[in-house]
Parts: sequence; structure tokens; C-alpha cells
Amino acid sequence: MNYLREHPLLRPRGSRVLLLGNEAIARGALEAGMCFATAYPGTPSTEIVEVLSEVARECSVYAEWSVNEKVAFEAAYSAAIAGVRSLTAMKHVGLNVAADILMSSAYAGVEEGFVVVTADDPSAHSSQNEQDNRWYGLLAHLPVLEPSSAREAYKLVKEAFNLSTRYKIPVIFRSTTRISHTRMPVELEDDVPLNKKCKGTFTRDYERWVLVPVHTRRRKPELIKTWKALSEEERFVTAHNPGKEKVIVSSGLAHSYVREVLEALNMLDRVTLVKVNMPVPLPRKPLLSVLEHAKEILVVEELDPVVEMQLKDLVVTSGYRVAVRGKDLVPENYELTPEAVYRAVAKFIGVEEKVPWEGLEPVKLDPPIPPRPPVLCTGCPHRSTYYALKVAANRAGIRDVIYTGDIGCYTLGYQKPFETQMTCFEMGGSIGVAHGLAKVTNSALIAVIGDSTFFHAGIPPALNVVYNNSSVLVLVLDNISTAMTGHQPHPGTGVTAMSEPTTRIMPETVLSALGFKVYTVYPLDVKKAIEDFTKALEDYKRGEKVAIVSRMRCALEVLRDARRRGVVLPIYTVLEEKCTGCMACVKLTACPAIIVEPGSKKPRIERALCAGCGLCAAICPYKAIVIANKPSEDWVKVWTSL
Ligand SMILES: Cc1ncc(C[n+]2csc(CCOP(=O)(O)OP(=O)(O)O)c2C)c(N)n1
Repeated sequence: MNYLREHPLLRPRGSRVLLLGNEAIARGALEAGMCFATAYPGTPSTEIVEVLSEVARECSVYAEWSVNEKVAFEAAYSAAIAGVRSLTAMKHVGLNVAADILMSSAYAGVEEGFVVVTADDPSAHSSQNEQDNRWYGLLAHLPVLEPSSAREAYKLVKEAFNLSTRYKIPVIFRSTTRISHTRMPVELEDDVPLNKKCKGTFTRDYERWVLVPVHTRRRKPELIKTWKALSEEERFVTAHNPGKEKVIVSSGLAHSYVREVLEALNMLDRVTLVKVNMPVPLPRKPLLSVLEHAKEILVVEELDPVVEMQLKDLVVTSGYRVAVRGKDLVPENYELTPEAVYRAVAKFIGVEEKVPWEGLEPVKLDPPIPPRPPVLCTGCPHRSTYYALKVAANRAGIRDVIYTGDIGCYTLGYQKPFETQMTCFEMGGSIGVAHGLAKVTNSALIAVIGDSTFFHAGIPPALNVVYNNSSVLVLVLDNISTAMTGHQPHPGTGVTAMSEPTTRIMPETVLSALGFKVYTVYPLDVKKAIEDFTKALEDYKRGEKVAIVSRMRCALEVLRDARRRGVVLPIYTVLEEKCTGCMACVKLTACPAIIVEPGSKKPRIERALCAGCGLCAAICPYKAIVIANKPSEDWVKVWTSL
């Protein structure tokens, strides 16, 4: 193979490379002979397939951004039932979307290794909840492997493939934000293999693949047999310093914290320290031998008491008299911190008062960094859309509006001055929620959804609006990108994860096929956009089924593109002599480039921040905001064309 030596994923065996946890997972998967990878982006899982797509061609593997997690799961699972090693990756909530096939896949099993990476997000840094996906293992009777560091993730993912192949069952691989997004040096144990199985054969085994009730009932005992055999696995539990009366059992990142705390306390040898890399099903044998000597056990794990519960069950059923503690000492919410683990461990071993914690104190900055709540970027097309939409709703005389919302950059529209997102539950939810509210209230319903989100989960509820006849206006915010997760392509961009050109599917085509009268609006021209929105809203008011696609490229991509192509974009400035200090530009846009210095009565535009969208200039009633530079002739094209 012609190694792209600079790419960390393609470095030869023996190299020491600095890998992000997600890159470590990707490299481990490649070494394991994985040939087929799918995902729908979602923090903190995104980089796994992102880096795989960068090297896919060189490694002769296939990588795709699927339209959602269910489809991603189906595709990768199918490769594995045909005998090709595969991986699918998603954020924790993505597994909810794929849960239907996840449950069935346990019954039918696989022919080759299939790893389902779920990247959980304790503390919900970038998610709508902080669910602990290890429960899915218990629910589906599937094993869950969990690394305690980025480096371990690299090794463990290879074990996950082998485990899956050995038991012919999907394996859930649970990472968390801190594992996925930590960089660690990793010694590469193997090369990426040249010869791997990338073509498979599908065996027409009706009893196995066709889960009609009669077949399902036959498969269930098989699944339970595998489940029991898995719980006898020994390799995923390691005990340091066995035989002590006090035992700390930990899983995932929590293990690294426990170790760090014990080292800091100089008490590593006072307890038996048990690391669990397979929290589900909890391996019985190695834990039974721990129970033999233990008097008191502390379980340290992030989020829910998944290991603790199973361990308590083991204690009860095995008849040992051991006290198991866990969530009475360890927080059940949010990410664990070394400090929180210190408090639990110190209390457990009874040193709380004696040894002060001298671990990682957070760096104190002076002066402290001011809090920066997330805001729409300067030039963000969603800002222009929201402004034009609200003006148009007023013009059309639609005052009582419920704006149902969805997940993406545009969710920030819940804030003032727009308040055009009044709900946000899950991807695609805007349209389904609007449908229900339209049926039970007298308000106008505008469902606001991003383009990637529309393709992900917006099409069935839009169909439902038409079929079950509710008065919902669907507004697709098309910035021609999946911006929130890092600008991945989607069906509306005309390009695949492996940078191949493909059919570009326009949301307009889909919406009109579903039965909507579709308007396309370009909010870069604010005045025209207000007119077009008004027309569409008037149609909606008359009872027509209306959808609007508001199209303007993501400002970050526009700025990048303009720089690359040498196109000069406009930069705006406030003319002091014309400005009356009415603050309309500040209040109606909330643009971070418009600044009011302390003590000043007039705003100014920070040159370095202005993206040149022109919304403020369009809003200013005194024409006091003007272009300050000489933009290229064709600058508008960068905003509107791909
Ligand atoms: C089930 C699920 N999968 C993935 C995500 C992560 N995620 C949040 S928003 C989003 C897509 C946003 O793209 P788009 O709808 O185009 O809006 P934009 O951010 O570009 O404005 C994704 C993938 C999620 N929250 N839930």
C-alpha cells in the first residue's frame, strides 16, 4: 500500500502517533480489517467516520454519511451479515433512532465482526439529554465494551471486532465525550492490512434473517445462550492488587480517575482495583473471585449504576456478604471529575480528613474569562431568515404563531430577538410536534427545520402533515451543509463522504412530491425575502399546504470559500453622522459584529468580525450602515452557489 505517511491513520506499525480518541477507534477498526463504515454525524462521535472517509480510498474501505443512524446501522449491519467486517458510529441519541434494528440484530446476529460505536455525552455538552447507552446492552442482550482512555479505545475496538466475530453478535462499543475528544500518544501495534474481506456473500437463511414470530421465538433461546456465554468471558476484567477487603470496581473513564486519585493519595496498594472493560453483561467469574475476599466494594462509573446493579445482583445470588456502594457516594448526573471521584474514594477508604486533594485543580484565570453563551455566527443565514420571517408574519397578519423547532445551529433562534424556536426535543421533531399542536390549538404553526435534519427525520412527519391534513407550514433552513457538526455533506449537497459527486436532492423536490406548494426564498436579499415569505404566509393563511426552503450558504463556508478563491466580500460600517443611535441594528439582529462600547450611544461594526451579509444595512431605517470596502464583483455568487 502506498501509505499517506503524514496521515496519522495510515502510519506504519511501530509509529507513535498522537490520536484523538475517535481517531484511535478508527485506526483500531482499520487494523482489525474493518472494510465498511457508516455514520450520521453527531458530537462526540463525528470524527470516527470523518477520518475514515479521508483515508477510505487509500485503505480500500468504504465510508459513508448515511441519511440517519437507522439507515447507517442497517447498511453496516447488512455488510456484516454478508461476512464483511463493519462499523457504524453515532452519538448516544442516534442509537435511539437505530434502536429498532439494534434490537432485531441481536436475534439474527452477524457473520463477521460488527461494531456499533455509541459516543455518549455525560453533562450533555452538545446534546438534548445525557442518556447512558449501556442500558441498550441489557435491553438488547448485546455486549457493551467500554475503554478507560483514548489509548485503550484503540486496542479495545480490535477486541470488539474479535468478540463480535467469535459470538456472531453485534458488539456495542461505548465511548464518552472525554474519551472521544482526548488526544493521547498511541503506539501502533499493526499495519492496516492490505488483504481484507471487502466482498461478502449473502446466504438465504430464511429462519435466521426473516424475523417472523415463529423464527423469532426460535432465535430467542439462542440469544440467551450467547448472552450467558458472554457473561463468562474473563478477558474484559482486570484486577490490580487482588485479595484486599476493600475493592474499587470502575468502568470507562471513571477508572482512569480512580487510578489517578489513588496514586495521588499514595493508596494504590490499599485496595483491590478492578477495571471493567465489559460493563454489560458484567463478567461473573472474575468478579466472583473478587467477592471471595471483599468486605466492601465501591463502584465508580459515569452516569447510571449499570455495573453497580449487576454487581449487587451477583452478590445476592452468590450468597457472599459484601456491602456494595456506588451511587450513594458517586454523582449520578453529569460527567465525573477527578474531584468528585476523589471525594467518593476518600470517603470509602476513610482518608477524607487526613489527606488534602492535590490533584488537578482547575487553572484560575485572572481576570476570569467572561461566560460566552452560544450565539449565531456573524453572517449566519439563519439570522437573516428569522428576521425576514418575523417581519413577513407581521405583514401577513399572522400574529399568534407557534414556531416549533429542531436540532441544529438554528436552534439558537430560541433566543431574543427572534424567538422562532419554541420547542426542541429530537431530530425531525419540529414537524411532528407542529402537527399535534396544530390539531389542538388555534395558533398558526411554523415548523422550522435544518436541511440535514429534514433529510434525517423530517420527511415522514411532513408526509403526515399532508396526509392527516393539519395546518402546518414547513420551513427548511437550507444552508447546504450539516453545519452544527462540522459541515458534513448530506443528500442536498451533491457530494458523498468520500468526496464523490452524486445526485443532488433538493428539499423542494421532496416537499412538492409530498404535496406541498413550495416557495424558495434567498434571505441574502432581505427585502426580496420578506416579500417572498409574505406571499407564502398569505397562501398558508388561505389554507394551502405550504413549505418554504430558505437557501443561503453557511457563513463559515462562505468565508472559507471566498478566502480560497480570492473573492473580497463586503465589510460594513456605521456612518457616525447618519446614525441616530436607535439601536435597531443591535436589537433586531443580535449580530456579534455590532458592538456598543461602554459609554457610547452609537454602535460600531467590528471589521474583523463582519461577514458581509448586509442584514444590518437592510434593517437600518436611516441608511447609516454602508459597505466600507470594495468587494469583488461576483461576491454574491459565493453566498448562493455551491
Ligand atoms: C439523533 C441525532 N443525531 C445526530 C445529532 C447531532 N446533530 C445535531 S444537529 C445536527 C444537524 C444539523 O444540521 P442541519 O439540520 O443542516 O442544521 P445546521 O446546523 O446546518 O443549521 C446533527 C447531526 C442529534 N442531535 N441527534
